[in-house]
Amino acid sequence: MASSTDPYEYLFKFLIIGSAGTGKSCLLHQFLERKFKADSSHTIGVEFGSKVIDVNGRTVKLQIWDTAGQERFKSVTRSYYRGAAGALLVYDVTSRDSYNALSNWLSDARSLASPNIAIVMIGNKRDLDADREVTLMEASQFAQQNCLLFLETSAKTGENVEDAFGHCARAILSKIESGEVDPERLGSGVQFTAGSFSGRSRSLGGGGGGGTGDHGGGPLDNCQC
Ligand SMILES: Nc1nc2c(ncn2[C@@H]2O[C@H](COP(=O)(O)OP(=O)(O)OP(=O)(O)O)[C@@H](O)[C@H]2O)c(=O)[nH]1
Ligand SMILES: [Mg+2]
Repeated sequence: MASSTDPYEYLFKFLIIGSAGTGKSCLLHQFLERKFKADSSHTIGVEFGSKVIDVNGRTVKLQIWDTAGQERFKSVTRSYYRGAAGALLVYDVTSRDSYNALSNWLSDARSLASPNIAIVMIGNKRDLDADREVTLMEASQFAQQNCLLFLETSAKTGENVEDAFGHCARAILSKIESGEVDPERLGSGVQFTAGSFSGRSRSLGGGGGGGTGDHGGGPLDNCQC
């Protein structure tokens, strides 16, 4: 696994958004450290982390902004949305309130970051199945209606956490390939380092799709838009 200091070809600006207590900071910690942060407390404003990962054979640095879900930080966190290329939109499968809030988070992301921001909807705390308030089926339908990739995760066990970030990064590459995202446009949320394209076609073909549609751990790629 690449580390955050390794050289990279692309840099993607990522957000983690969603209601307070859904596990955003724990997801980031699990992704970066491969450990559960059991003593996590509310994020004050915004926290930052980065990691270099391999996406379809390319080295991509994810620059990740973990935002506070509490209402009182909204004006601060919203100022970080601008220019994000991707986002994890997190709810807690044991909290219907956090699920009901998804529409508001989604419209904020699309209006403040970019209408074509790549978003993976995450139902976190999958390990707490006995306390579940939101079924996989209904969340999957919501994702389908809103053209979102969808995964359930557990920041506690680590289940699907790496995939969540990986699928979002692949979705961004796919958007670059299709021309929907222009990495040379200021504010696209994507940067490529000098020589990224040397010896390579400018096209980012070769499996850059945003999901397999496989329900056995892969995301539900429900977009019919
Ligand atoms: N069982 C279980 N608990 C989790 C999971 N993810 C987070 N938690 C717990 O949920 C609580 C909130 O987690 P945080 O990651 O701090 O939540 P947050 O979304 O960052 O909250 P804000 O920073 O306030 O927006 C903590 O007590 C975590 O230990 C999970 O996947 N499973
Ligand atoms: Mg937090």
